[in-house]
Amino acid sequence: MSTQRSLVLVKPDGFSRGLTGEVLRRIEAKGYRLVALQILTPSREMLGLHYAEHEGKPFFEPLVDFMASGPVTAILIEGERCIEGFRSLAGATDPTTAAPGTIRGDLGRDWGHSVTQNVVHGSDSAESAEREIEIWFPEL
Ligand code: DAT
Ligand code: MG
Repeated sequence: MSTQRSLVLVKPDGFSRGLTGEVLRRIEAKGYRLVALQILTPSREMLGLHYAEHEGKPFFEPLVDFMASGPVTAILIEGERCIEGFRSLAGATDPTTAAPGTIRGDLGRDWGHSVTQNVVHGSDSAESAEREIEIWFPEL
């Protein structure tokens, strides 16, 4: 079997709206294990590494500005196929069209910031997860 680890972020919109508990509840209800959790306001340097694949895109600077605007909850989770599984819990990138039942579909909407503010991040592959965990939880 493939026990995986994934990096989840409750983004500044989710954190400031008090949605960390709701995201944690859904992760635990799904049966994934919480390995580590940290509240921090990320530096632009960390975010440049985290979102390296998007550097140069038109939404990159607004995305980094938003992500650096306040505290986020970084969560390291573990479980069978939890990378794919959390992406499924999170729903599609655009919170307006994300399916009801998903975190983004239930809790997110377009607040006039396009799709930048969509409550959560989840690693999208084993390679991304390894890279992102090194950024957010270098000691683990
Ligand atoms: P995801 O977070 O679903 O993996 P992504 O990796 O394509 O999506 O993009 C990272 C984040 O960047 C995403 O959560 C929100 C923001 N973003 C993506 N596409 C965008 C766009 N067209 N306009 C504004 N922000 C965007
Ligand atoms: Mg992504």
